[in-house]
Amino acid sequence: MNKQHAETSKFLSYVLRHEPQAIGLTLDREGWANIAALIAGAKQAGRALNEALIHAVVESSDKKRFAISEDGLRIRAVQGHSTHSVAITYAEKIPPEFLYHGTATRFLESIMREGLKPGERQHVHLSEDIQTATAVGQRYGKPVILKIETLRMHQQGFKFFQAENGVWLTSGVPTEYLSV
Ligand code: HQG
Repeated sequence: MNKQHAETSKFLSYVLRHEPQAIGLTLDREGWANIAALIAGAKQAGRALNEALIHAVVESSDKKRFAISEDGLRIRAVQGHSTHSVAITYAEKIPPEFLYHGTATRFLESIMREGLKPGERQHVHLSEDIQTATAVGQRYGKPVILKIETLRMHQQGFKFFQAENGVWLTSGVPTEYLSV
């Protein structure tokens, strides 16, 4: 991913996950935005976007953050939303025995007191492997990996979902299922 792609990816995350209204864009309940409207809104905000650039960003996204509809007319972020206008119907899935959450050491005390909370986002995000979780945790400081007893949570009634890009989602994790 080159610099222009990385910057465009951040812009797309911003408008497709958090603040569509910042460029007068509307997302439907499933998070879809019309690509022509996205390009027009971006232009009004002084940002040059075009279809080729959008496709290049979607395809080069390391985490497959975005999806384009089959008819090619719409785009959405596959997870990570904070805007409450979007409520994607994720397929409920049985999780593996354990999943991982990478965070920063400075959050640990609070997490061990309150459990994992979704913060600004709609879900707590969990990873299947320690390497991914480490990269996630590193964004906020010295990383620490939490191991979560996800199958036991599922057996006790917690719901799990998997986004198109493989990221696992759940509403929160009480401390009893967490270990460092
Ligand atoms: C922490 C990126 C204190 C939590 C990543 C995390 C991921 C608490 C932060 C995706 C807490 C929230 C999501 C508690 C949780 N007390 N801190 N009780 N409970 N936290 O960014 O999981 O590049 O909203 O540990 O790769 O870091 O955007 O969540 O550190 O997949 O596609 O509060 O975002 O993907 O931070 O990251 P975030 P996250 P993208």
